[in-house]
Amino acid sequence: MATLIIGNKNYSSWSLRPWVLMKMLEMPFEERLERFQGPDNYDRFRQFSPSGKVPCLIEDGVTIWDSLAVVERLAEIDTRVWPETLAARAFARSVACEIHSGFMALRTACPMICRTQFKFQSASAEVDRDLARLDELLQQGLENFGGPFLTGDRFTAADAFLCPIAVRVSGFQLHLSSSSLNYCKTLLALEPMQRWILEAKAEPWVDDLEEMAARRNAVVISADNTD
Ligand SMILES: N[C@@H](CCC(=O)N[C@@H](CS)C(=O)NCC(=O)O)C(=O)O
Repeated sequence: MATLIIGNKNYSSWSLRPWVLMKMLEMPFEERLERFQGPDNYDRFRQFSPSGKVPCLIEDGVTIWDSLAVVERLAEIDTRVWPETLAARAFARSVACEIHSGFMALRTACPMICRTQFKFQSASAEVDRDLARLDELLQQGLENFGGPFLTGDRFTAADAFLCPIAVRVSGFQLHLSSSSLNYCKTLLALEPMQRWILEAKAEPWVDDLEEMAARRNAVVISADNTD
């Protein structure tokens, strides 16, 4: 059986993508959590991941690293990873790639911290632009393909890439249109997402850099298992 190596559930947004996809598609895998220990985990993570980062998938002795590469491997195993129609598949792939390589301002200002509820206080032009673009692509998907997921009635890799963003939207009370906010709520209500968040809240580890980054632009409303 394949092993998916992930980081701390509270912080590891990249790990959440393949994890939630595999759970939603009920693909069998063993989960191995390698926790972050301080700001530099490179040498330790290099023992199992060539990039020194998580997630990575180990399958029959073959290692696949980087969340997008893992998802593409999953698509070779299960055709449900991407949507069925060409138009939906093109849109889903484009969205996944845009999220993979973009939204840097949003990512930096609002790190994924599952256990804490923040109120975002200051935005820059770059964060505003990322939020406007996010709203645009969510509305486009929901309108063109009819929801409740991004490209129609079933969860695909595009939704998996949006799950960590939904945690940020909710965790920082970010402003989006009501249809986009409803979509984020739909993702957060999925059973695997509820489980991930519950387990994230139970983790005792605190990553000071992520916590400091979040507090640069936001105040804490409530927190589970941290001060
Ligand atoms: N592009 C990579 C990025 C992976 C990444 O940055 N992972 C972070 C955790 S979410 C990591 O492993 N960081 C190493 C560290 O914090 O030492 C992917 O999609 O998998």
